[in-house]
Amino acid sequence: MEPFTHEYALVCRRVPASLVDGLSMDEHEPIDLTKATQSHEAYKTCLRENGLKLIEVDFDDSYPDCVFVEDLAVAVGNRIFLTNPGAESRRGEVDAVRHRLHEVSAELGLDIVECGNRGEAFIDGGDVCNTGREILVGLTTRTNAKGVDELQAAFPDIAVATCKVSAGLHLKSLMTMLCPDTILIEDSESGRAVRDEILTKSPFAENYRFVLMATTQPCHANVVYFNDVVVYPPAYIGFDELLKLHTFKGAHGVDTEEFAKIDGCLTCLSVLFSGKRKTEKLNN
Ligand code: CIR
Repeated sequence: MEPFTHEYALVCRRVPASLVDGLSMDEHEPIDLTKATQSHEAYKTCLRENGLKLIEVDFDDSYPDCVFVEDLAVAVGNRIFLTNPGAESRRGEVDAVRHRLHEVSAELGLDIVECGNRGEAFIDGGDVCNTGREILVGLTTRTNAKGVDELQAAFPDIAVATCKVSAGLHLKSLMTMLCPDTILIEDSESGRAVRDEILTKSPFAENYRFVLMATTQPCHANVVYFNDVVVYPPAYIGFDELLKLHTFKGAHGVDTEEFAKIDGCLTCLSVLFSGKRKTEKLNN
């Protein structure tokens, strides 16, 4: 299974009006719902135009953060693990994702696995980074060791390693895969600490190239790489240089400014996966 080749993207049908009340670590400027909706639509269009079929999950205004579907499911190939989010107010969001995935599961050949021990094991998909060689998981306020055990049980054939994340919401708020074996990571104290932990602990460390990104803005090292295309936050002005590191088929900027106000990055808007069987029956 190619780790960065995907057929489908799970996304929220649209941004809920309650997004303005989403969880956030800091005080922030009010969210412009129109701009957030435009960014979300632009991201969905970008995914579609780059070959992905969208599986849309119903939004629910009683869950202000439900657009951040990444936290609710982790996919490797056709296996999808339903998480138990660390924030209590977000736990119920998993129900809509479970429901939608079960609707399409037979058609797409999905293997849906539940997080067990929901009383004690917590894990957000934003803390889970599949490098293509192993799965790195951030230990944060949202993800604990028992949550990592559940993830490992769901993917028993894949090496899972943890890193402590001392700043920002999630591991992927600090680092993501830019392209195969290339880890884009924020050049900050917490970003460098994560890099050093990977270098010390990962059996694959020598295979990785670390690209440190100097930025004062959160989430600029958060990009989405799939099917040899990269989607990135255009507010990061140094990105042109990074595009020289790999022969990308395409590079697309999608603004995430409104989501960033409540700690949301680009990756958080989707879960990319592959089915076992192709289908033409989805509404796209
Ligand atoms: C939260 O605090 O849960 C949301 N306001 C933001 C979640 C962002 N998730 C992600 O980047 N994976």
